[in-house]
Amino acid sequence: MSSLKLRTRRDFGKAIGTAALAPWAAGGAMASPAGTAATGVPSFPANFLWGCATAAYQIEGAAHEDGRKPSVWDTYARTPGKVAGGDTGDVANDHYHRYKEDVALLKSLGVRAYRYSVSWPRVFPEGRGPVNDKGVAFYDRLTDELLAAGIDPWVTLFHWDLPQALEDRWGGWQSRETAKAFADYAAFVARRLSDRVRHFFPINEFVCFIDQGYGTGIKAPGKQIPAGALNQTRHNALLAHGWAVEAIRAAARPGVQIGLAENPQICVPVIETPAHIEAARQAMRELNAPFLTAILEGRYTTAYLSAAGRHAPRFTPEEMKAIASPLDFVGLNVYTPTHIRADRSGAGFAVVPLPSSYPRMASEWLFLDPAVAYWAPRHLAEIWKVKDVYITENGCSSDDRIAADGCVYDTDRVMYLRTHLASARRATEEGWPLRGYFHWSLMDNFEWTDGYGKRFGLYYVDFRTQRRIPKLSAELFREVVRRNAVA
Ligand code: GBH
Repeated sequence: MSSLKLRTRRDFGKAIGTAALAPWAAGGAMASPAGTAATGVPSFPANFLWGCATAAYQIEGAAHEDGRKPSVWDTYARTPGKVAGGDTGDVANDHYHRYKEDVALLKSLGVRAYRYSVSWPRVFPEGRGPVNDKGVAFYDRLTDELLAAGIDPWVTLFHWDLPQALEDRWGGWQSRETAKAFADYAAFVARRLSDRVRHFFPINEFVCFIDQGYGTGIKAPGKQIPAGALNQTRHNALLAHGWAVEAIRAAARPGVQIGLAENPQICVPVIETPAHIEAARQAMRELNAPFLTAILEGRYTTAYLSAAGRHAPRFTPEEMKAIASPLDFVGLNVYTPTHIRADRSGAGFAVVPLPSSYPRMASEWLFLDPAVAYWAPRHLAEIWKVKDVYITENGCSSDDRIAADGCVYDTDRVMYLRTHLASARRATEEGWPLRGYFHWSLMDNFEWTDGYGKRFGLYYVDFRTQRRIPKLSAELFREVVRRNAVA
């Protein structure tokens, strides 16, 4: 056991290179007792998958290099007043050039999986048409580097960076031509990478690029279209998902696994009584009717359609069938809770508003309730009989500071991680089918509308020097992975 500890510590030190060597990493006071199982902390199941997640526009940089053309996020970030501090993803974490160093960070954490996203405009700069070989070559290099480090790549095909050309030509997701182009791009990437990549996510989080991109306009492309058009745009995105699932299966080597990386409202019963739990189940279906429920059931709920009235999307049975193409697993990005109580009137449930004193993390929207990590897999299994669930993102922002000794003591993130993992472990202990956990994020990065002002990483990034510094939470997560138990 002690030799194992020594070895991992040395890797850790090596991986952080010139970064300040944190005292706990150097083998000091914070080392935890070996053989934690003996201390009585129950483990996660054997083979529970530990990973970290990132997304292309948030880390890659190299925005104008090797043939990449702009995405809607390049345009949006350049529009004055849209992103905090006028930040853009032009350089971001310079991951395009530093991917080897970043893979070493993953290795030092001991994770077996890494969820990265492919930049569509790097591969097809115009969104369709001629492929950009130099762009593809980057994902070849990254994938090979990961595999050489013993880390399994899990690849997201769309994490919001729509090629600007498609926004210009078709109004982006407002047209199903974009959905068709997406399926072609997805098939191409699957064909190219599926000899080495065995897990694909077509789309990350529908609400963020549809409702926020075309409804409230607080994310790219920053449009505000009327209700009917918005519902049809939502439907187009679902079609893109369904057509991509079919296209990936047709193009990829046999046996690839395809799943979601969706952020539904995670409905947490206010108290765990049968009535509130039943209400939370109903709410989970109805509040997520436009995306998650439509995909898992192949239909829009009656309540969704009647609430939309004349603004309801138009669709055919064949389209709903494509949207519900069978998936191999369901991944959920798990952050903020929606508290639900039983209610005798109407729908049978009610959303309980958060008191103004409710605790939250550094991002305004990120309220703290570790129960989300328990209810996400349980709802999927109970409502939709899903057999394999992953938490494809979970994490928090924190006002990280480098202390006088060079370390980052993000004790709030440590608390967040510990409590959410304890809740995830409750799920596995009760037999709910949670198979793995990806932390958002490996390192601080471009946090969309918040620019570089909100930090979600296990590694602190000094964006002036590109130095990566392990936070206290990196050491915690590494210990969790090593023990396969909450540490
Ligand atoms: C994830 O979304 C993303 O997948 C990831 O790229 C991102 O970096 C990470 O979370 C952290 O934010 O502005 O008040 O209307 C999480 C779900 C839903 C969180 C939309 C932010 C906007 C709230 N996101 N939400 S608000």
